[in-house]
Amino acid sequence: MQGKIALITGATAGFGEACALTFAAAGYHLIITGRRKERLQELQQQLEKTYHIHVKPLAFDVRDRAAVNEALGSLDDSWRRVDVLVNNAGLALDLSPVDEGNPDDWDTMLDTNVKGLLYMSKAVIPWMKARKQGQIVNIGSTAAKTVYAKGNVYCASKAAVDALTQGMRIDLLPYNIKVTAVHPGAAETEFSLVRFKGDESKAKDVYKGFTPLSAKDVADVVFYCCSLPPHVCINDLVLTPTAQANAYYIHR
Ligand code: NDP
Ligand code: 8X3
Repeated sequence: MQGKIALITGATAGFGEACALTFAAAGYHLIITGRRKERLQELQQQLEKTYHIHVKPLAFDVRDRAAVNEALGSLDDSWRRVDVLVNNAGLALDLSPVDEGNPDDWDTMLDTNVKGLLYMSKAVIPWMKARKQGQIVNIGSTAAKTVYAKGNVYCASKAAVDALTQGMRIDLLPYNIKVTAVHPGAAETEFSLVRFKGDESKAKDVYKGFTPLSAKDVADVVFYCCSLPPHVCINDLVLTPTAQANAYYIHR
């Protein structure tokens, strides 16, 4: 198998799916992950047919360390030449003052956004180290930079992604591995539907009165970060809709 390989987590929807389309259009072979197996299989068929690339779908939950290791351990050497890892799988659940938050939601957010990212990185980094090349793109958020009311645990999980990105960059310098954080602002995907547990009207209200980012806008920026010369690394990039100044201020 000739050509570059990107591994994208959370490719069944939103940014991850858009990244899969963008990287596929540029000729990358893809490893796509998420829990919804059927969506992965549909995306695989669509991408292989349209772009004549190889796509490996792996369905697992990033919170399950054994499942992460089993899925990635099943890949043969030709798939271990991962050039780009996009740690994108993640979610927010609910908006509540901290004392009213549901500890199960806290566990889900921290286990997915922070520990899932760590499990994935730990599995893939040895392959990049062995080749002395590669790039990890962690999807943070404007919520990593500015805490907003009732966003407590989600904001903390993304601040952890920010800190981990910095730490990974330092640790991986000797191996020529780029580590980049991309922090998007408000983007209309399944994100708010998940946060509000299927309440479509609450989810729609989040994007009322301004033009949010699209998943493609974010994917284009992620791809740009991965298209620079070998000696150039974007460390930290925040992108928002023009109507948004930070996670808190949106002009509607
Ligand atoms: P979506 O809900 O559209 O997509 C989330 C993706 O993450 C899905 O593919 C989902 O797959 C996957 N995922 C969630 N939990 C797990 C899990 N436990 N195991 C494996 N995969 C999982 O949201 P977005 O595309 O908007 O979000 C992508 C990332 O961007 C997240 O980290 C989010 O926090 C961040 N973000 C989003 C912003 C926004 O406004 N939309 C802004 C800033 C950051 P499946 O359900 O099939 O497992
Ligand atoms: C997702 C965007 O504004 O809900 O990270 O935090 S926001």
